[in-house]
Amino acid sequence: MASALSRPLLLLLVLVLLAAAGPCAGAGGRVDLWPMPASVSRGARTLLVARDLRLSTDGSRYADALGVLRDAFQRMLAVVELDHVINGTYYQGAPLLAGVRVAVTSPDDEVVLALALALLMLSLSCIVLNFGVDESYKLSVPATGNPLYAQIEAQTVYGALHALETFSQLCSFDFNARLIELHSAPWTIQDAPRFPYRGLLIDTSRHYLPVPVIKSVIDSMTFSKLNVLHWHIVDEQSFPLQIPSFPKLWNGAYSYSERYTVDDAIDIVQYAEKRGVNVLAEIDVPGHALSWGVGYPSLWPSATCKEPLDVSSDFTFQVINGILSDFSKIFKFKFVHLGGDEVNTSCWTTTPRIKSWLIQHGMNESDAYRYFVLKAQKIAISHGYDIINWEETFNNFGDKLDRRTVVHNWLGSGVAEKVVAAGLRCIVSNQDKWYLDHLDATWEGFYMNEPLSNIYNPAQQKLVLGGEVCMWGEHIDASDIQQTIWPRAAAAAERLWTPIEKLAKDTTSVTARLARFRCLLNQRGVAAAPLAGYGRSAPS
Ligand code: CP6
Repeated sequence: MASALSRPLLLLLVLVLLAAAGPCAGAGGRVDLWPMPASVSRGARTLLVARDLRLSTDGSRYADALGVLRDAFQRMLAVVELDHVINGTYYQGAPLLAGVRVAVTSPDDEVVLALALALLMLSLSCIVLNFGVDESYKLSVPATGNPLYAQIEAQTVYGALHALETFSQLCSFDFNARLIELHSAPWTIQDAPRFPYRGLLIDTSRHYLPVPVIKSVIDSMTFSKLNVLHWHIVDEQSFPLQIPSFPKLWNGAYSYSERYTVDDAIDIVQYAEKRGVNVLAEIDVPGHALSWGVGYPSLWPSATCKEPLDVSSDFTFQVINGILSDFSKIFKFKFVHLGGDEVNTSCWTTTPRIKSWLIQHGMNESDAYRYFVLKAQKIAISHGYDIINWEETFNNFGDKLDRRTVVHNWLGSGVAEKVVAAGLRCIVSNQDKWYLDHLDATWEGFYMNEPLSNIYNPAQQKLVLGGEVCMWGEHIDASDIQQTIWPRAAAAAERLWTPIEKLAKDTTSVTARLARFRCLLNQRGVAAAPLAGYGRSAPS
């Protein structure tokens, strides 16, 4: 058959095949890492990765009592090997990389517990996953030595997890040689995140997301070093989570099966924690809470006017207290999100009972909104949390918010500078750039959104904890959530990780590298969309 084809045609075919194979293959001149590390140097030698690549923890003070590192190493091997059916046969000419040696300077729970009550309580806060944990690492892959070991140094195991992710992106499967190769050795990579808060919001109220889907989202977050899963658990449409203190709340679930038990939630939190991802739980009050009243109708102002939650009733705050008490046993992140956005208070004045309560207490509608938010904040603080609230709370009564409040921007740009000027902390999620449910938003727009724009004072810059991309659930479900998140969330992830001096000033220079990362996501089973997908019309 081939002989029937003319030579130019054959050449064209070969070129087309090469072009199609292009994005996944690491190209010569490019450092194919996503997000780009803070500092990278490399050489020109190709190493072969041993089939039985070993994990060594010689020189580590961290005992890995919970197997966080051991399991992460196995996951890393699985994505590097990608379960190809082909068995590698080993070529003996190139240096063989025999293992990865990991040295973590902070000990883990078990060791610390042994020393507890002694001198080292301070270091405890450095090793339990939470906000501000040290995520830095150094990864070196030498090109000579026998045996040859890659070396990871990190303050905490969470830095070591990031290093293993970076290491996995250095490895590639060579189908010609049937070998796993590591090109451009020796490597020296020094890395640390630019922002401590790098989030992704999922919404399980508008569409229920099965537990395995949430876990796969968590897995995919680790590939671009995102570290906060903001779980917008409940909203007006459904209340899927079991709350033991008020067991009828999940009567507001869509169905008996579209629910999370407390054990499911604990399972998700532990799954995330093992992967260096914090879970930020949200209850959005007093608006966006209609589903609470399915089980407890007295939370509604009236049977015909169901939002916001009844501000005049003690029961409302007993329920909030019960939820946050139950949360404190499940969600160990320093913060809880209390919502506070899009509150339409008209039901409070059209319901005679509540209207007379307002008059009695000398409050107008906006006073009552403030009263509600501040009262909920106090309850959260009593359970040991710092609070995050959507920006309307700041826009309406920023000077009254508890000083521990982190203001979560969403309405547009320009709020962060006001928040930090007022001395409060801020998370950036402006909807014009970082809302994944806006299908017309391009990855370039995600990439170019700068959280510190117009903030020049270094003390104020530090108050911007980071940012978060939002996958609101009205129009997605388990079938298309991953392709709607990726690769656009990865573009934001690099903005949040990589030092600003190292970020590309325009997106054309990162397109090929992101295309390769997107391909890597596909290889790992994440249904990331093509770069030319969301935000553009279909390719012709
Ligand atoms: N749900 C909740 C939402 C949104 C917000 N809060 C939202 C608003 C506008 C857009 C997208 C999402 N669906 N509880 C705002 C924070 Cl465009």
